[in-house]
Amino acid sequence: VLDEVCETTGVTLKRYMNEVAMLNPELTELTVLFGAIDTACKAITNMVKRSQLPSSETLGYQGEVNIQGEDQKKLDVITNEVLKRALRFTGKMGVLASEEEDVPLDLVNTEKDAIFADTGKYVAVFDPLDGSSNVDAGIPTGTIIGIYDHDENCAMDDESCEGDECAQQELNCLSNTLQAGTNLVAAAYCLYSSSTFFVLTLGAGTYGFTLDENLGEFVLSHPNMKIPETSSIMSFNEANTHMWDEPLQKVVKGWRDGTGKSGQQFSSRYIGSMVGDVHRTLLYGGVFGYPGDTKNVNGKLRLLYEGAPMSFIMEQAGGISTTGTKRVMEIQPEYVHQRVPIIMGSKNDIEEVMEAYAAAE
Ligand code: P6P
Repeated sequence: VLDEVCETTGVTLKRYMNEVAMLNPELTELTVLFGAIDTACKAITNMVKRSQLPSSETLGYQGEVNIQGEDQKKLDVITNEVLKRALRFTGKMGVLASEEEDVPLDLVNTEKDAIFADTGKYVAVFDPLDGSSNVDAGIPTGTIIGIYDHDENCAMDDESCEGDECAQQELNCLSNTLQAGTNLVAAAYCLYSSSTFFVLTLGAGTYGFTLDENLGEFVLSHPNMKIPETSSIMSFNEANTHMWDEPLQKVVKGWRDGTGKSGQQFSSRYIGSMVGDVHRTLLYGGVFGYPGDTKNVNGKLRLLYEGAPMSFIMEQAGGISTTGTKRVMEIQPEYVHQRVPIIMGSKNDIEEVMEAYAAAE
């Protein structure tokens, strides 16, 4: 059904979501959510572009350290607020989790104004500005969002519980964010680069939009994106190669010297900003990875709001996303900021990696 909608071009994101809702009434509330996310991404792209101006109120550090142990930049904090506010005022949010929040926020039971706790239908997990340390250098950054259905059992209303009951309520609420990627209803990223891109999946293909600044709208530019099945581009922080698993070292060596399955000698492209590296991989083909290593056995990327949503987008474009031995979308998170090793991209190249891991078992 979505394909019929996307035959046309010049479709704005708003019109695309309205047509999706007309064809799929059960997704109507989701379109309200993406209307808010659309606006938030436009606000964030403006902030990122202006963040280096001496007059900018988003220049520099916040002076706080977040749950990740990272120095928070003012931009991290303000983009997190922009997204939280945009999502909250849709009235469709039950719970949300962010890289910049220590614990998930329960919006349904703590909303002062009932109107904003309208249905609490969805859970949003997001990284408001992934790669923010790159902004000062003008390197692309991005916003990553995952949307799950919200289970009405989630309640964190401290007034209505005592002692252990509060802990249980908190656990229920946490569990609403702790869903495997296979439960995702939608996933999207905004890429703040030479253009501002908005790429999303609702589970029926991956669709790319480009911000037309004259219109002030995201316009459909990459309908039904499909990643090339094979490629010759690898995208890793190769300074860590010596600490990787043996199977991955073997495959990457083959790509480097042209003795791998495809016989191609690979180029290396890595900007150290996941959204930019994944976007290039989707369009040009290739393999992007942040594998585990002897220093960080689960790598660096977070499962809930980086790994799972980006894997959903990649799979819907015909790619594969694995830890080497497990499909990333099938991993059940145990805690909000859990890390996961990720190797994702062109089908044939990822299969070569999985075969190497299987052979080593
Ligand atoms: P490294 C950015 O800080 C980030 O979280 C991802 O966007 C990116 O893929 C990765 O870390 C880069 O990490 O260790 O290679 O600098």
